[in-house]
Amino acid sequence: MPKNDALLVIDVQNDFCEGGALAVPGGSEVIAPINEMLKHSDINVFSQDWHPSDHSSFADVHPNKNPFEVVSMPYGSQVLWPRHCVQGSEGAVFHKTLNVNAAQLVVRKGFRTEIDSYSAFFENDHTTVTGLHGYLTSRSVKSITLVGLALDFCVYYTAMDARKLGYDVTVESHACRAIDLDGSLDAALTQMKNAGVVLK
Ligand code: VGL
Ligand code: ZN
Repeated sequence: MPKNDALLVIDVQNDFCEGGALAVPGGSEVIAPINEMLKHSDINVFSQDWHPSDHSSFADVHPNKNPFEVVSMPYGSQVLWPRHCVQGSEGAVFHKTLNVNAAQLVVRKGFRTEIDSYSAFFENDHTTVTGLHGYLTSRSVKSITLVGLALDFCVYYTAMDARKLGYDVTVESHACRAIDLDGSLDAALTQMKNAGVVLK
């Protein structure tokens, strides 16, 4: 990987792996290829989904709503999820076989009750920043390689924001797995291709 490339490892946490609250099919299969890529990468950033227990993306905080229903929030439409990645819970911990020692920065996201954050750059209002762009800019990063979970949500939103911010973006899809809700995977792949994301 070139010196100014950063490897962004998205949300490889227990709740997104087999047995977790929002398990992504085959989620833990991303870990071996990610650990291998980390050996050859100089700049490594992990993201961690990190919700308060009354987070507005949880279906059970809304009366008469079920997981995977879509609701309208002040910042736009929002999928309601089973409660997952609650701050300090076992489900929010990185999977134990992931080489977390390689992380140089951990970006936590989704920590505000009233707004979700799929992207590691901006919350779902597409305006509130996480600080990741500032960090990468100060380390002279120009290109980003994305891996992790889920390909059609947090990886996808991170890839699109990275393109908008001017980074070259590669998604290593063999080191990603998708939720695939109502065609979300196909839609995400199409949008990423159209935005100039390199899909490998
Ligand atoms: C994610 C749904 C809700 C993800 C996070 O990491 O893709 N998806 N929270
Ligand atoms: Zn979440």
